[in-house]
Amino acid sequence: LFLEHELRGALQRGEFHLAYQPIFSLATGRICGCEALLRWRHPRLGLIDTQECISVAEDSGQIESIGEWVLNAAIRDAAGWPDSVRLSVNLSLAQFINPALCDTILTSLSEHGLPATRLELELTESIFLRDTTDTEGHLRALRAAGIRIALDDFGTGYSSLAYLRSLPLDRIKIDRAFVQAITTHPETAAIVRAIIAIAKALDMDTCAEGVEGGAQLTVLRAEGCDTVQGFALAEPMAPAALAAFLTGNI
Ligand code: G
Ligand code: G
Ligand code: MN
Ligand code: NA
Repeated sequence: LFLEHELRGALQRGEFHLAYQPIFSLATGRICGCEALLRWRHPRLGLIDTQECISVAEDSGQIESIGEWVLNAAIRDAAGWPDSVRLSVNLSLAQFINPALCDTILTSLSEHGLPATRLELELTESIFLRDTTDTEGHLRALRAAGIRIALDDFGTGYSSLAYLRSLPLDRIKIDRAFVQAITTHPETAAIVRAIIAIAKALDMDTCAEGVEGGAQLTVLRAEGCDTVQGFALAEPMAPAALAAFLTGNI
C-alpha cells in the first residue's frame, strides 16, 4: 500500500528510467537486439525492485500509463541505434488486451522513425489464460503491422504445447531457470534441447535468458540456440553506456 501510494505521480516526477540489456546472435557473436527494462528510483528508498514495481503497478491500475511511457522512451532511444539492433519491450497483460495498443505503438514508431520490424514485444504465458480467439486476433494485428512477438520466461508458467501450435509467435525466450541448470542437470539439458527443436520445427527462433557462464554458452551453441542474453555477456545498462557498447559490438 505504501509503494502503491509512492508510485502515483512517480511518472510525473520523472523517477523512472530504462536500462537496456543486449541480446547476442550465437552465429555471429554480434548484438542483434536489446531488451528495455524499467527502473524506478525512489527519492528516499533508492532503486526499487522492478518485479515489485511492476506488480504494484499492475494491481493498482497504473501499468498502462507506465507501460506507455516505457514504449515511447524505448522507441525513441532505439531509433538512434544501428539498423541491425532490434528493440524488445516487455508488456503486461493489461497492456496487451487494450484494443488501442497497436495504434498507440504504431503512432509512437512513426513519430520517432523506428520501423515496426525493429520492435519486438515480450509477452508471458499469462496471455494464454484468456479467451484464445481474442488473444490470437491481437497477436495477428500486431504481426500484420510488422511487429515481432516473443514468448518470455518460457517453461515456467502455464506452458502448453497447444498454443505454440496455434498462435503466431516469432521467438521463444527460454527461462533462466532452465539455462542455469543446463550444465548441471542432464534432464534440464534435454528439455532445452527439445524446446529448441520445437521452436525450429515451428519456424520460431530461440533466445536463452540468464546466461551467467561460458560453459552454459558452449552447451547452448552445441544445441543450436539462436540468441543469448545474460550477465556473462552484458548486464543491463543506461542508454549512454549502451550507445558506447554498441559501437564496439555490432
Ligand atoms: O530487469 P529486472 O530483472 O529487474 O526485471 C524484473 C522483471 O520485470 C522481469 O520479469 C521483467 O520482464 C519485468 N519488466 C522489466 N521492465 C518491464 C516493463 O517495462 N514492463 C513490464 N510489464 N515488465 C517489465
Ligand atoms: O522476465 P524477464 O526475462 O523479462 O527478466 C529480465 C530480467 O532478468 C532483468 O531484470 C535482468 O536484470 C535479469 N537478468 C538478465 N540477465 C540475467 C542473468 O544472467 N542472471 C540473472 N539472475 N538475471 C538476469
Ligand atoms: Mn523479458
Ligand atoms: Na524472461
